[in-house]
Amino acid sequence: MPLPPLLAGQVCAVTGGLTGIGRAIALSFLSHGAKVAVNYLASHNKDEQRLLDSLREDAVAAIKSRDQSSIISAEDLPLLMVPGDISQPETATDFVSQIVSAFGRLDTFVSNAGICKFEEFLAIKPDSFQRHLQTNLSGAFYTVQAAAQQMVSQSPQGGSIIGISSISALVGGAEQCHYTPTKAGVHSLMQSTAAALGKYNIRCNSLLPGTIRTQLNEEDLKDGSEKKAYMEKRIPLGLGKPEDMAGPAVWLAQPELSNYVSGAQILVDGGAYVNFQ
Ligand code: RM4
Repeated sequence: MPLPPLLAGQVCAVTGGLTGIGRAIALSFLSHGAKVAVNYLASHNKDEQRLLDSLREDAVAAIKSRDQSSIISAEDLPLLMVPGDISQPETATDFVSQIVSAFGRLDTFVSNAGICKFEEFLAIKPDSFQRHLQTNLSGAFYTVQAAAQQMVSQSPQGGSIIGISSISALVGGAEQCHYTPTKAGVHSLMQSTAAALGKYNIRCNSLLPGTIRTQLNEEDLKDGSEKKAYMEKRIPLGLGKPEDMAGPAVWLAQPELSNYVSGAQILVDGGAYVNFQ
């Protein structure tokens, strides 16, 4: 028996929502009755159009999964998809402006967009380091700030901001020396914005995914690889999937369920962090 819609009437936004964790969270928010805006990095290739079309189709299925009586169609979805490179500050203000134009307000913002290129530390070039820094941390800062400015300005004032950090905020990754500092930074940003924005009734929290199979680690965890076999053995609940991040995000978005949770770090890792076998 599925849960009833828990986010009816909310306006939610997700960066990097075309694939992976962001997509799963966006679809879950839609299934829970929210209006959803998705930011994505335009690639202008055929894969992008396929992903955009399939997101619409999956959105219809997600909404019907919790409301069988829904007669929603792909043409009239409460779904806004906005291209933009979040490493550019103006993308953040443009995204929030389009959300407000379309839906009138912003209640929950998920800073999810991020990159991770597995690389030997000694060989990482400055432009790769900068890309990780500008996308994962600067992009989080710019978009969280734009979202918070909107949440402060609206009535009723307030909202929920969710930073998708990582287990890598707590542990190292030998081939992720450019990535892990940015994920630690995202968590620290949530701690500080929780302190700064509580007076505006805005809650800021971090979700820390463990090893979730997404496009980020497709190559790193390819079938038959030693790494995949090791991670499957090491993680008590096995490898995660993007949908495993949706429930914790809905919980943090739903004020009746998490209204006194702010500055928290929620590890969603299948038990990996505590298992040192
Ligand atoms: C996470 C963790 C996972 C990896 C992803 C890309 O922080 O290190 O193992 O697959 O990043």
